[in-house]
Amino acid sequence: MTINRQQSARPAIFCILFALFGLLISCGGSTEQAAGKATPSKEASGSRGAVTMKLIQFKPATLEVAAGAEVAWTQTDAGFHTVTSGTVEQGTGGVTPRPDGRFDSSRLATDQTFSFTFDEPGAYPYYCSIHPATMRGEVRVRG
Ligand SMILES: [Cu+2]
Repeated sequence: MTINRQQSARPAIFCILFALFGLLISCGGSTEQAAGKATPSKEASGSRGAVTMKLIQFKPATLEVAAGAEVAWTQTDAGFHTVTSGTVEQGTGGVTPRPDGRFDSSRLATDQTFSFTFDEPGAYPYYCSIHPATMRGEVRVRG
């Protein structure tokens, strides 16, 4: 039977879930081999990563890539979105975007793409300046 295969896949799934929430950065040290193609958190194995802007969301919202990777965002919604580096402060009266100036796509129309290369390891939050209350993402760059 194939029950054993399902059981063996479970630890990998939990591993990805933990990584998504930032609770577990390293899953035993071999994250490059542990992350498969069918995982919800996409990992760029080479030097590229891809994010889609769809239904007023960044997909995947958290993308992990290796240092030096180029990430391309593709805008598939009607209307406009932006890819703006920085954080969004949540207050009682609403949200306040805090751009950090690292990158900013400006307004992207349908089917337009924006790319940025991440050379330094770290966590890079970003948001859409048109929909800052709901549309946010993060690129995590491994060393
Ligand atoms: Cu937007």
